[in-house]
Amino acid sequence: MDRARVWRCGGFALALDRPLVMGILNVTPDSFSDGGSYIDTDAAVTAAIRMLADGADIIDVGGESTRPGAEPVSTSQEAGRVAGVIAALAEQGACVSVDTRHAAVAAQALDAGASVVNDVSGFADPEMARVGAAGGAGLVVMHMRGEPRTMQESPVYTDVGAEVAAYLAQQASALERAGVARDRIAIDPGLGFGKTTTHNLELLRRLPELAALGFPVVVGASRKRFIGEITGVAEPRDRLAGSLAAALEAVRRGAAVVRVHDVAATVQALATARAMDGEA
Ligand code: HH2
Repeated sequence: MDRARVWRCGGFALALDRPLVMGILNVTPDSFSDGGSYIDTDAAVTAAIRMLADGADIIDVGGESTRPGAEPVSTSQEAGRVAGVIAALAEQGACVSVDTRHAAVAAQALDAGASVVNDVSGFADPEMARVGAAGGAGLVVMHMRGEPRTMQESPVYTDVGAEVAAYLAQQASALERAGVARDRIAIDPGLGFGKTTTHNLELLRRLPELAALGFPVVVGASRKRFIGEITGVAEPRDRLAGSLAAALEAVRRGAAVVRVHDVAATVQALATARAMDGEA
C-alpha cells in the first residue's frame, strides 16, 4: 500500500497508513439495528463522543433509514434530525460525515460543519454532485441497485464485481470532471444494497479489484443481514463476531475504511490484526 496517501475531507487529511473506523450514528426511529436509540440530539451526541473516545476516526450521521423496504422521510425531517448533532460534533473537532441521498440535506449538513458526504446513491443526482463538489468535503460514492424500498426484490448481475467496479469508476470520474480533487473521493461497494448474500460475498472477495481503482475503499458490513444469513443469527445486535470477521477480512483485502456500529470492538480487533502483521 502507498503509505503517503491521505483522504482529504474538509479540514481533515486522514492518513491511510492504517485502516480508518467510521462509527455509525443513526438518528432515526427505524434503522435496522439501532433505530430509536439516538433520536434525541443529546443522546446521539453522547453516543458519538463515546465512539470517538473508543477510537472512531469519523462519525457517520444518518437521518433516513436505508434498510431494505424503508419508507422515505421528507428532506426537512431528515435535515432536522441530523443538523444539530453534526453541529455539536463538529464544534468538538470531530470529523463528521452525513449519510444522505438528498442534496438539500447534504447542503445543510455541510453548513453545520460536516466534512464528508456519504451518498448511498453514488452522487447519481446532478444536484447532489453539485453540492458535493462545492467546498472541500470528502465524498463516499456508494453503489446501490435500485431504491431502498425495492432494492432487495430480485437483484441480478452478470458479473457483480465487474459491474460494481465499473459503476464506481464511472461515478468517481464524473465527480472529478465536476471539479472534485481525486484525493477527496472514496468508493464503497454498498453491501446489501440490491445484493444477495452471494453477491456480497463475491464483492468482499474481490475488494482488491476495487482497491486497484486507486480510491480509498469504504466497506459497511456491520450487523448486516448477510451476516445473519451466513450464521443463523437473527438479531442484528448479536452479529458482532461476524461483523468483526468481515471488517478484518475486508481490511486484509484492501478496505481503507470500515463503517461499523461497534467501534471499541472493531478498533481492538484491527489493532490486534495489525500487530500480528508487525505494524504499530
Ligand atoms: N450501509 C448503510 C447505510 N449507509 N453507507 C455506506 N457508505 N456504506 C454502507 O454499507 C452503508 C451506508 C446501512 O446500514 P445502517 O446505517 O446501519 O442502517 P440504516 O440504513 O437502517 O440506517
